[in-house]
Amino acid sequence: MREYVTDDIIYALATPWAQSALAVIRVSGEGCKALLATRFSRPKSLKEAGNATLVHGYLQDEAGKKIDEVVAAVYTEGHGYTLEEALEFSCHGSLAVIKEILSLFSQLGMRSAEGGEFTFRAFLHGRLDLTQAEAVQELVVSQSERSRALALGRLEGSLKERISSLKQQLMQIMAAVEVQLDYAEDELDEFVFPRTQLVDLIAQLHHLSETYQVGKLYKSGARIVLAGSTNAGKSSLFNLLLKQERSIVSPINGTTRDYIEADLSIEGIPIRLYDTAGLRESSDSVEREGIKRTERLIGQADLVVFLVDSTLMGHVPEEDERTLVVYNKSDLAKPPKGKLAISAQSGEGVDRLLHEISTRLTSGFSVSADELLIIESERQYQLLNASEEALGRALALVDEDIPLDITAVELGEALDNLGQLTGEVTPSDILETIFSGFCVGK
Ligand SMILES: Nc1nc2c(ncn2[C@@H]2O[C@H](COP(=O)(O)OP(=O)(O)OP(=O)(O)O)[C@@H](O)[C@H]2O)c(=O)[nH]1
Ligand SMILES: [Mg+2]
Repeated sequence: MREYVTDDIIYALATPWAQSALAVIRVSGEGCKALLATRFSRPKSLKEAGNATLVHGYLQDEAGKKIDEVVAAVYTEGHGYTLEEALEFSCHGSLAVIKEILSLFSQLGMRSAEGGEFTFRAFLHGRLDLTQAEAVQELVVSQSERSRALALGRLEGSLKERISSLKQQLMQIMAAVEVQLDYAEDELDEFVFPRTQLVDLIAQLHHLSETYQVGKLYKSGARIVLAGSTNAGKSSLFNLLLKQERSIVSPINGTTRDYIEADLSIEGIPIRLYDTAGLRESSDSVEREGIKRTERLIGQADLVVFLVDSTLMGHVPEEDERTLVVYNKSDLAKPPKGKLAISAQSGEGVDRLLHEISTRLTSGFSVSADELLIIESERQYQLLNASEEALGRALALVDEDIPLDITAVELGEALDNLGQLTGEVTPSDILETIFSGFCVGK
């Protein structure tokens, strides 16, 4: 891991490096108000500003020349995002202004922040745990309404609370074990290991880690390829789904020669949709190349929507997990009974198709796609798995009647992984507190 210095003043442009009406530049670190007051048109007002106040004025260079008219939002220590003394300058969003302000800040001896460093400080000062810090990034890159809502839930602490509850349950089991180990020699009642609780805890961990599948889908999305013979209506459907005339539609066979891709969201899942060249025997070398590309895309797709022209039928492929056969032009000809039918012209049946697509994409999941708490991070997934595995080993040891102190080590390992997940305690800390006296540190 990268080494961070955490007692200096950092700054960063919080908005994109592009021209806009306004831009926001953030500064965080003890002493930033006093330092910046030396380059502010109203130094006293800035220096004395209380928490959550706005100060209007000009940033100016060393010689007193005005750089821009700004509004500074002031946070005093213990408040704001990083819990450090901090300022957020709203300035005009011209690249020239932004550049000059950033260079002024650098001249003052402040340091340009590393990516994620404001969040890192928020974590260090206890404003966020690790799962929440990760949620900040997940929220920033979320591409659909659903993944935004899920990330916000994690930022608000939904995952933190769940992990904390799991830890609590585990610690109860560990406490029972510890008492037994401490008083083993004395006349304690017959010890019964809290097996049911352990089995239940493993199931809860398993469920949470399984939500990763769903999380990945809502985060990274899926590739869907529209395929079928020429004139089946692929480009018509593509345009209909995108609600714009992106792809050329014509009654001529072989209109689309190279694939076209676009992004949309289907029931909250980010989708990359491909309109492709129709599949047919062709003597045209350009069209043949297009068909080759179609075949390649089909190979890489998460789902292929194969359109069949109901007026002609022609080749109909086998349906499988990855292939959805859809009969188009239902306004012209009756499709086979019980089959998914649409009209890319009138839009009839398209809602049903969208729902079927989303059902297909989530069908292999052991967790419902409507689950409210879902994890997205590979790191969290690995730690949950590791924790679950350690508990599985503990359970096996209990069932084999192996001495309890060995079981206790596995329980400690599981707790250790959960602790790493939220970043609250270092692994050795946990072992020390729970197993002080008999467990040798690793
Ligand atoms: N009546 C009717 N016509 C449709 C429907 N869908 C597409 N068409 C017509 O069928 C013709 C072919 O449509 P396209 O969307 O260009 O078909 P394509 O599958 O993209 O064809 P290629 O690009 O040549 O492979 C056009 O004239 C469309 O207007 C439909 O549902 N009903
Ligand atoms: Mg086409």
